[in-house]
Amino acid sequence: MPRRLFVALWPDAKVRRELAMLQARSEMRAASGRTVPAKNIHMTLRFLGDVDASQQRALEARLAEFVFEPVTLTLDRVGYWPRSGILWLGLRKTPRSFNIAAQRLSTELRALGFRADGRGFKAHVTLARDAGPAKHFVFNPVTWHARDLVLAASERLPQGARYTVLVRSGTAKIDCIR
Ligand code: 3AM
Repeated sequence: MPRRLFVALWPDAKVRRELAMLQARSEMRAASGRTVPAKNIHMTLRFLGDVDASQQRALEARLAEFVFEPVTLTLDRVGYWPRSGILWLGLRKTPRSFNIAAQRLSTELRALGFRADGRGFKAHVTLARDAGPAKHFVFNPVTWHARDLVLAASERLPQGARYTVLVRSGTAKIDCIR
């Protein structure tokens, strides 16, 4: 059975807590919608769609070897996409090294036959879906020392999405160090 896969940055517990605190702000709650559960929060780098078992193995092997240099992301901007009803948190300034890493990832994925959809990459963390726009409010930016790039599987269950991390980047075993 093919699985729905995506590549994402996975926050640590501290960042998850801070993001959940932001979601709990009255200005955010007033935008209603379905709040993304804290355990599900992530930054998607690439949605891959349905992937069969052999493609999944190839992706896991590539991702395990992919070296993602940790990057500090300052999440300081709340935004809203009216067409999709997505309330998100993003960055006023995306570090150059992060854009370069995203491009490198894209090259790796292309080599495996996964092409970008052409819409371009907009770094964001979805905080709520089916939402309205949030009123302007002042908040402390969330500083995220991102280091976990993962391949994850998404399942749509009656109770909501369930995400499973399949592999983290840079975890390929080195059998022999000379
Ligand atoms: O991380 P965000 O919320 O931006 O919306 C889905 C989520 O994105 C997106 O993949 C991420 C992990 O589920 N997604 C789901 N279906 C999609 C599709 N058909 C999609 N993105 C593009 N096309």
